[in-house]
Amino acid sequence: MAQQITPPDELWWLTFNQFLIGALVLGTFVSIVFAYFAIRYWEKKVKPNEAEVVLGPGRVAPGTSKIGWTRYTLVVTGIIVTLLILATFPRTDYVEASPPETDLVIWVTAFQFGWEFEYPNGKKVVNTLVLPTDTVVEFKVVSRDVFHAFGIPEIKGAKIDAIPGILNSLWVKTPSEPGELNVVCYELCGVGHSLMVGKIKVVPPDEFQAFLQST
Ligand SMILES: [Cu+2]
Repeated sequence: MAQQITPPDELWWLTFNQFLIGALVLGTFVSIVFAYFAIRYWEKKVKPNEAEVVLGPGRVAPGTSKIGWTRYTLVVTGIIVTLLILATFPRTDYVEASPPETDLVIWVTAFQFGWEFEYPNGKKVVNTLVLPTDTVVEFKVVSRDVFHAFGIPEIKGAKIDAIPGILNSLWVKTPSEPGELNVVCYELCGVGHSLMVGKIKVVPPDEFQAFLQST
């Protein structure tokens, strides 16, 4: 059950950190340039013959306008934005598609106010889901009544709308250590919305098999 699959939340953090580093590098560079020019062109005493040139925002002194740098900044911006798009889109596709390999498919039906989970063998549980460790799980999410949103706060990016008549799917890799995760509703769905809390018990695979076979 332990494939070499990058789970969506790992990819999410990787992307977040890459963007953070990029933003820090770029931000530092821009701040240094900004400070340099602020000091370099600090206001000096105006000579009498320059006093008539009144400059407002967005205006440059006559004879100093140059298109050159504008062109370069446009090209650099274009390259950066293109790289960001190329880096992000394939990952979005990967996360939103079905997992490369699925160990377990769980049907999730949201209702006012709780969660019904169904295992491949037909076993149904309400609000407390048991899953094995280190397993790729695909959730097929629907709703029985109004709009809800299925989410696991401990797993970054694990959140998907639960809409009547629409099938949405979401996949995660369960933690490698046994433990407990929360299930919450991320969409205000009525008076019991805040009580729409479930649990995911992550247990060792043999314990999971025993649970699955029990009635
Ligand atoms: Cu809800």
